[in-house]
Amino acid sequence: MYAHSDMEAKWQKVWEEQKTYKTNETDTNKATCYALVMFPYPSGSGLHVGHARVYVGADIYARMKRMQGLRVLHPMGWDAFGLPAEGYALKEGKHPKETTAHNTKVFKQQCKKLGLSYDWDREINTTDPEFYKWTQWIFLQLYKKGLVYESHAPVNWCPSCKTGLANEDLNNGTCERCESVIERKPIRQWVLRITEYADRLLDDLQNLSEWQEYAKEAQRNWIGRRDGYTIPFQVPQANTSINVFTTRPETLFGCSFLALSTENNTIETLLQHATNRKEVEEYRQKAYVEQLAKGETTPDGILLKGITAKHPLTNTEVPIYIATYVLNKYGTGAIFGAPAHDERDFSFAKHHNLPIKQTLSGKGNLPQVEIDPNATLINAEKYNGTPSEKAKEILTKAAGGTSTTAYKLQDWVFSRQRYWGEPIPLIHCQACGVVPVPEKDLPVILPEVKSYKPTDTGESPLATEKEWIAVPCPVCGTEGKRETNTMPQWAGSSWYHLRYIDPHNSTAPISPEKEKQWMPVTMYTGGMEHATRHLIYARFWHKALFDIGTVSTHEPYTALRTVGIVQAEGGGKMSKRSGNVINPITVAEHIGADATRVYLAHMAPFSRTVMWNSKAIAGPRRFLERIYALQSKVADIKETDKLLQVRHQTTQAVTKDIEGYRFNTAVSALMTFTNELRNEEKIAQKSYTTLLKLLAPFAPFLCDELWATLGNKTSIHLEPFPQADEKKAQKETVTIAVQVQGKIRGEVEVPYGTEKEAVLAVVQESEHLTKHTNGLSVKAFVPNRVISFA
Ligand code: ANZ
Ligand code: ZN
Repeated sequence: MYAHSDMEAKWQKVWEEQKTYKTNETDTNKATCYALVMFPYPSGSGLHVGHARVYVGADIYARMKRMQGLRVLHPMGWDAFGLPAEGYALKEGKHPKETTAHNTKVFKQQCKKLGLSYDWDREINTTDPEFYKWTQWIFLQLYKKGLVYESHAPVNWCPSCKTGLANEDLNNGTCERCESVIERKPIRQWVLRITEYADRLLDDLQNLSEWQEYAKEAQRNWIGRRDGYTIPFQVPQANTSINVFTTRPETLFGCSFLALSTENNTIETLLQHATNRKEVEEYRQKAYVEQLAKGETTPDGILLKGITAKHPLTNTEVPIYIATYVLNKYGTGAIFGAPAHDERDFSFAKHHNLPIKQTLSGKGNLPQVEIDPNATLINAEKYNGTPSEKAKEILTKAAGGTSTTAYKLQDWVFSRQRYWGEPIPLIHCQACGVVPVPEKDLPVILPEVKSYKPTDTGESPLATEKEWIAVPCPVCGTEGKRETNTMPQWAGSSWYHLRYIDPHNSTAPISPEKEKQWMPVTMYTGGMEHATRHLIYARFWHKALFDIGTVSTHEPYTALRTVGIVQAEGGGKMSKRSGNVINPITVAEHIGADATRVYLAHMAPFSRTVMWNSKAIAGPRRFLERIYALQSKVADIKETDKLLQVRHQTTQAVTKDIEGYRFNTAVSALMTFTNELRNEEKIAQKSYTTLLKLLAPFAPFLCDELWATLGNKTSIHLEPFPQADEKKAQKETVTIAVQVQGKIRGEVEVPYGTEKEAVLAVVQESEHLTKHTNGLSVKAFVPNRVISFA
């Protein structure tokens, strides 16, 4: 048994002193690899096992790239502003500055303990004025580009966090942080015009070929672009008209009601003429919350009495409702209901006893929701018999409508009425209006305050800091007032990847030369939960920065890899309350950081959800023990032909697997190689050193130790990564058919003689195949021929 504690502590110190992982900035002719991980919010509980799984994976990749001779940038920092950090400080009764400083220290120590090869000279912290100076600078550039506006529209207000929130921050109508039911509150907000970038955010997804498909799909849905038509319905009694958004204007003759969202902009006007105004207003208040919670599924609604809309083609009277299934701000926030042809309209019509009129040919029960391309219009007066596709344009035109595009994406509510965030660098002047803080006066430092508790007033705690607020107007010099709202927690992470490249630049966020050397990020590794929010925000800022010339690429992140969740032992979420939280540092103290890393790498394919298994952690430790023991067999002998082949095979497999983030199968290959070596009396130096070098990204401490024991004076982590000779590695490959419930769904290519488990692993790597095999298990396996699932 080797003693891991002393050994790991020793190497940690050596790497620090020798700056083993310092980014190579001098050999500018060498290719670069920017291996970025999503930086953590430094919570009070330290690194959790999910962090460890992400960071170890990315670290293995970065280490291999470094050994392969690339200039690797692998940095770490802290996303320390925002509600979680402030909430934690409040709970602790300390200032967030204090708790943040303490927590980041703990995190950093833990990262080092896990052997993560970060270049600590580039550590950044979003709460550092030298960092947020540039967050504020970017805000000002967005402001100058007209991408920032002030709004007094009602926003999602969390009564417990006492702040406005973006739609992205909600979870079924509740605050994602504290689960309080959201209220609608009109408060002054700063909003970023992200919708101006909606088309580019959507269209450029198709160039991100190295992103996981699910993340792109999530963004497509979030942006929700839909081509359709706007059709006006006159409301004579109110002397106004309601525009509805539709993708199915051919169903106009089937319209039996209009439905508005609770915040449709015509409601105020309509209500002046409706006879049940009071009742409707009461309804709206609760309906908004209802809608957030239940989405588009309920037929809940209220009739506006005393007014009706006029059908644009038949001139008949159409009742007007407010309905919870109509979303605010999508399309026009108003629809016409065609219950015979739409599920939601159908259940609404049933619920409110409205006519259900079929207007497209076709048999079968209503609602007729399948779109039949051969359908023609019926019950449509002179348009009877018109093919439905043609009818779209014809009826739209006849009804006075136009074609439009609708988006689900909404502008980004960017201000928070909280203390712990970047001050928004704007000044309010009586004479000049809103004036940006001059760039030379940045950063606007977040002041020390007596109380940083949130208020009930819709104002930030900064609003009571009279001295800080008072500032001369940069334009006219009379006394102005600083903006007291702060930025949301997502500001710093929208551009932090740029700052790592040039962290000490005091005249710009990043120098153009360095930006060109390192951007875009080669490989971005992180959590699944960031597929929409963080990644959309960061892409938006990046595109805006591209437009003003700060960056030279359209996209920030070339490739994206997200990690699967680590569930508690026996399944389910790890939680303090259930007492089933695994602390990776405790595990590392027990079995060593190396064995912990190997366990995390080996436990499952990187992107798969997996259960923690406390019995299984002994395996990796035993594996490392064996490698440790093998050193006594190293002798001055010639490598056998067989081992030569295995060495090249392993090199080939490990290299490809790390490249493809298949760390689990890379470890399996290393285990096979180790077993081969154990079968030998004596082993050649070359076999053993190759094993160590291939293993070094996984078990960095032990490998440097054994490398030094062999008499080497420099770190193994700066050695060239072994290179496979394809010819020498050659094994016959075979094609194995993948059969799912009796049907062939595809095939995989593997070396001759590959065992079941390894074939299964290859199948699981394919998104296409797992679509079919999901939830099934292997029923039969014929080596070299077929694997079948049922
Ligand atoms: C009439 C109609 C008839 C519609 C029919 C559908 C079927 P997607 O495809 O999801 O974008 N719609 C429009 N704005 C809406 C809003 N703010 N909230 C909820 N629903 C809204 O949906 C487009 C269709 O969803 C539109 O076409 C509209 O209903 C509804 F047989 O118009 B349709
Ligand atoms: Zn002024």
